Amino acid sequence: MNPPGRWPGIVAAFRHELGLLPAGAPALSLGEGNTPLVPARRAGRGQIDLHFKWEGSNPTGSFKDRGMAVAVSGAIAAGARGLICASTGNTAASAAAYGARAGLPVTLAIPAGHVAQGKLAQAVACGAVLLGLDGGFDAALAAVREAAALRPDLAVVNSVNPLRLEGQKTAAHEVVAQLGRAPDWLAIPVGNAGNITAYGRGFDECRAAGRAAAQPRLLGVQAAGAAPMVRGAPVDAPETVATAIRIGRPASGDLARAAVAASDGRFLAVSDDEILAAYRFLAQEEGLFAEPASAASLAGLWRALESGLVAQGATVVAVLTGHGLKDPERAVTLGAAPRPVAATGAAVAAALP
Ligand code: AN7
Repeated sequence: MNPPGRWPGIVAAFRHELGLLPAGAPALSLGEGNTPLVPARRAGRGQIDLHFKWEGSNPTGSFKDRGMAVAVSGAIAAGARGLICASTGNTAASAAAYGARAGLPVTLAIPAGHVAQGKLAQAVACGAVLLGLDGGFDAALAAVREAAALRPDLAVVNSVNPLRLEGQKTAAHEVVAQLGRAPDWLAIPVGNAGNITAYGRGFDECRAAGRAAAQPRLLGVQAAGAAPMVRGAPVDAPETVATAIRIGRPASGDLARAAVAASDGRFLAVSDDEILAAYRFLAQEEGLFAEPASAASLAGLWRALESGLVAQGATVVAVLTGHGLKDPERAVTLGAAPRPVAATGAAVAAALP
């Protein structure tokens, strides 16, 4: 890996690992990847060696930038005239930014009324055209795939685009390099099931290259109201506070099931209350302000610790997929609004805890 200060972005840093990217494709980058692996302070409960892969530090605040850099580089090489995707928000924010960088128009199909404000703000600010569709993410993705068949000049940058998963697998390569080995477990939130598939592939490559002795067990965590991978069947009206993973028909469900089985991993579901407890804990006990969907990974890990699935002493990486600023309306519920105080030393001193 390149030394800090000279990080060239995902395409340039990993070009030889990105088998599906055409050789002549440019290395479009906003500086994505090379994100920190932050040791937990208390979240491991003194029972495990826990680290967080902090993907909120990517340029648009989520892991989506890894795959978007590769997908948009590929779209440029293919001569695409624009980008289109369906999204619960983070893919939209990322597509808007990388499309702006590439000089390509971006159209985003989002589930009307169910995208967090920060993500909407990013997409609007970067000049994308937003379409609000009825029926949730699953219907929006189906509509985008049909529309794209009628418009071959546009590149679909959802994770059904294989370049997206190629880019996202680089996070697994980074984890192995940062830890000096593969962890025993990787805990990760699951929505459309692309990212867990990508990590599985990346860890496999590390093992094949002799950089890791074993494949980590994958712990895929879903919200109880949107848990098709746990149920083994699609969910028609998914519902959860973690709007990023409010998905009932995961496009990469079959690939993810195979990756989890190959790693001797598990899918499990956690309640919205557990997600919000982990969300608060991460911000207030670890100083890691991640969005609710990201906190699902910690909530699921706690469950797995309590059930004995994850053993004492294990080395675990939990992926924090997106930044807390993505969902400001949820964030302000974690604490009190500013209390009016006179601008005098005495008044401030009197207000101190
Ligand atoms: C913060 O942006 O699906 O299982 O359209 O934003 O690979 O889908 C986002 C997903 C986890 C789940 N954490 O990853 C989208 C979208 C955050 C996310 C996931 C998402 P996948």
